[in-house]
Amino acid sequence: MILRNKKWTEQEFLEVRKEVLKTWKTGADPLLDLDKAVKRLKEIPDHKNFSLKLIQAKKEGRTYVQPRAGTARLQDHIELLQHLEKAGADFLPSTIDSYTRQNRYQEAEKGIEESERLGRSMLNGFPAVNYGVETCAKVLDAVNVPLQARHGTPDSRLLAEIIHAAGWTSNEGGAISYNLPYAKSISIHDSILYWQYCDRLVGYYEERGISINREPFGPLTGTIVPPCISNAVAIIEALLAAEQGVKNITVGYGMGGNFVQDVAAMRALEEQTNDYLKKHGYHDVVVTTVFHQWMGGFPPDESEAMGLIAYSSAVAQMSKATKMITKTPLESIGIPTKEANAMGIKNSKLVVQILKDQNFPESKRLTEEINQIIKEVDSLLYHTYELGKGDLAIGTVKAFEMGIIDIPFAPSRYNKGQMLPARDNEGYIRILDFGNLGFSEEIKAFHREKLEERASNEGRDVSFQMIVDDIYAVGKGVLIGRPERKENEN
Ligand code: 8ZB
Repeated sequence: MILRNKKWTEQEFLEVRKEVLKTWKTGADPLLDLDKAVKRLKEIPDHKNFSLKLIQAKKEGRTYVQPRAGTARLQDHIELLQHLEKAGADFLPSTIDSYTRQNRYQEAEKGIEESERLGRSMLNGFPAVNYGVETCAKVLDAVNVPLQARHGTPDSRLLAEIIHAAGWTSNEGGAISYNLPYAKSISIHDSILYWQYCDRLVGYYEERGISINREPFGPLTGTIVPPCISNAVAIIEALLAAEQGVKNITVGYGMGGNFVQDVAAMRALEEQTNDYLKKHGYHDVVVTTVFHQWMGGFPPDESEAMGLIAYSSAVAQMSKATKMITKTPLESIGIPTKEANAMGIKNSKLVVQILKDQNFPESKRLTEEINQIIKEVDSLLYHTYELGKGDLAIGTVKAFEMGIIDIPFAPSRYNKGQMLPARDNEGYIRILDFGNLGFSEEIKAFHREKLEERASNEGRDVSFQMIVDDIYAVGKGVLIGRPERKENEN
């Protein structure tokens, strides 16, 4: 396939599909016959359809709750999901293990065998590709809410085939958001083609009256990501998905920590995603939002972690997110037990329930912040389209090559990695080093001024040390990494 932002013809899709299904033995399953898959998906009841339930949540103005969870053994995985459903999860995930994310199915197979032999999970998630359609269908049949694959897979083509054929009605990820934060040497050219395939598969189902949700991964590296960067990426992935026929998209954002900026970012994200979709001719796409509870380092103390979870939930509800991805009191330790996972869900649900009828007050600060983010995203997208001479796929490859869009702390060599963020004096995430970001002088001056304000308040220069201090701050129980004051100061 030649890279461009153009809907694949059905014939192009089916040609590539033959190759995709050959990449692991479970791809040969007769249940992957598209007519059979369509039939299975049509039999999924409405309350287990991700898109329909999101639309319902949006109508009710409620913030629904979804955890992360995945384990190697089928029966354990089912029990885990049932436990979380009982705790109040409105949507369920299956977090996929890291071997599968890297298409290392041979090693995932060994992981399953080891897990069975030892009687506990030796993988960090559910290896859906190795299990295949029938087993994945059993997982869905064992629960009463919609099910989504959550992973971090640059090439999730076979995974997408298997989970959708099994009746899972949402897939998380995108060409940028599941590549640059997760992989070192996969080109954006390739990952756009992989995700066009996943989106075209959804388009194929949509054409047959089956709605499947797609969710770009909003938080990216989860480490002081400026809202304009994550929003620009979410909007690009939404546009690329819509071109392939996706009709139900959930754009996401990872909590930054400043209440006003987080609400502003969510408002800007929803508004601007809708605007860009309409502007480019996609009139029948339903956009919902997802707020990720704090994605950076967590305090090790479990009670403190619960405090951060509750605060995250308040921000999610006040920003009117359609759903929220929860954390657990064991976040700083590793993969949570099902009990800890349930605690995160219950804590979060209580907070959104209490705040249900309250709205974040309009204010000058909020409006200014929304407008600032919108202006920055417009600037990044303007340059991206220009670079692609109107083609978003080509423009995206070039924009990252040049650092016009730049994700902080991403491991990929296809990301410039020159831009550096830091917090201002009130904890808003700003930009300290612009690298080659597609910003006007006016935007740059705004960021410089905000960081100078903090520097003078702290009696130090704007410097790299601020960034380091900010990265560790929340884990230590504060938002802004201030220098420690000496004994005789107060
Ligand atoms: C980028 C997402 C990171 C978050 C959680 C991590 C972290 C990863 C699993 C999981 C429950 C799993 N995570 N794998 N949570 N079960 N198998 O994703 O703890 O919070």
